[in-house]
Amino acid sequence: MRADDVNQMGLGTRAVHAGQHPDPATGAVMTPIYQTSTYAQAAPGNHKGHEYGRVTNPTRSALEGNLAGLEGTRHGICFSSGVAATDAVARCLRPGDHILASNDLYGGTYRLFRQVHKPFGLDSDFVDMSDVSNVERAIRPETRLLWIETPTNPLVRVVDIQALTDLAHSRGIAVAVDNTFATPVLQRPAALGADLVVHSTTKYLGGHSDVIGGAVCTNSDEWAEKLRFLVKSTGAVPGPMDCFLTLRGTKTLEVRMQRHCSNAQAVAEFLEADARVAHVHYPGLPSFEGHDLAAQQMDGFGGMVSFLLHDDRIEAAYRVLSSTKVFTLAESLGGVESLMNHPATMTHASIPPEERRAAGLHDALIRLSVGIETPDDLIRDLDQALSKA
Ligand code: P1T
Repeated sequence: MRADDVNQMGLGTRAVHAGQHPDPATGAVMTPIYQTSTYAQAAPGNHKGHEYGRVTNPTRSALEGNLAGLEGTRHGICFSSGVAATDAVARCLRPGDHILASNDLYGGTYRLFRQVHKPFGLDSDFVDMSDVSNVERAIRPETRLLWIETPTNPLVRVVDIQALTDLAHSRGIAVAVDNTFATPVLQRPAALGADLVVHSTTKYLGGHSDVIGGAVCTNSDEWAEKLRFLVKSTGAVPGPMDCFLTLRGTKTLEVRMQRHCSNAQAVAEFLEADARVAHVHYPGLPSFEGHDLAAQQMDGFGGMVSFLLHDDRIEAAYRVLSSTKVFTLAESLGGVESLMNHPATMTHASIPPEERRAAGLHDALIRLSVGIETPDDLIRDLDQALSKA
């Protein structure tokens, strides 16, 4: 199918077909793993579109077309990890520039901005973006980029992409949205005006916890050119096998997300009704602060839930974390299997404790990545683990 035709179709069709063509050499229906570092040239510069594997690879190009199709953007650019994709965006700025980011965000993004880029003169601040006026107050004359996560990691706060994009653009500031938690099935930031949509494809897009990858999608030719230059010049590229695995994941993204959402809703409702649980963070709960905005901005509430016990000592959380049988205690999220994580000591340990607490991230918070298993089994597992608290 021609790219223009596919990109007019529904998301489920784009997931399967965008960027995908039978292999021109053999007719193979699935894009092969082009396990090659280089490509023959008939004469210098006379080649079939690929010169060297760091710059392009056909399996990677197929994935890039697929991700762009899903996000509804002109360009998709793949990286070796989500952090590498974030790093490439930051490298497009200059010393003296300033990034304004969500204060509840993946700990590795905080570490990258503060510990890697700040020594080179790229400054950053972190604010609660669920209130637009906080952002307005924190913008500086040097601010060049808003870095939005929504829903945020791990408190699943919901941020108004359209309102922040309007504000940023009125000040000449670019907007990047890390869409890892929502995926393009639930939220399409480029359609709301975001300049850049960033992914850790390690998570829902890959979907099976067997690959590390990242991507940036954009409608801007200028951003795409800068990012492709960085791909070539800094070399943080995913291998062809990883691109193949990610493509295999994106084809089932829509159906998996439906099940992640319904399972997470069931788990969140169970936790909210349980007397041992003090507070549940999940955008699908009507009691949740960001619920109305999520209902308007998203096509589903996602698979991520976090909660606090009434006994909010860290030891009580540890007892729950080490008592589950279906949920596995591990970093990461977005795979078919359910995972449980302790942000304060695992995924968010690189954020200083005072800053974590100021952002509302309690030391005893438990985060769940709700998988696609049978929901009753997940609830029974949490029920027995809570009894150990
Ligand atoms: O792990 P990597 O593929 O490099 O992606 C980094 C990243 C970027 N953005 C978000 C929102 C993320 O959650 C992550 C990675 N997060 C975890 C490993 C985690 O358990 O939260």
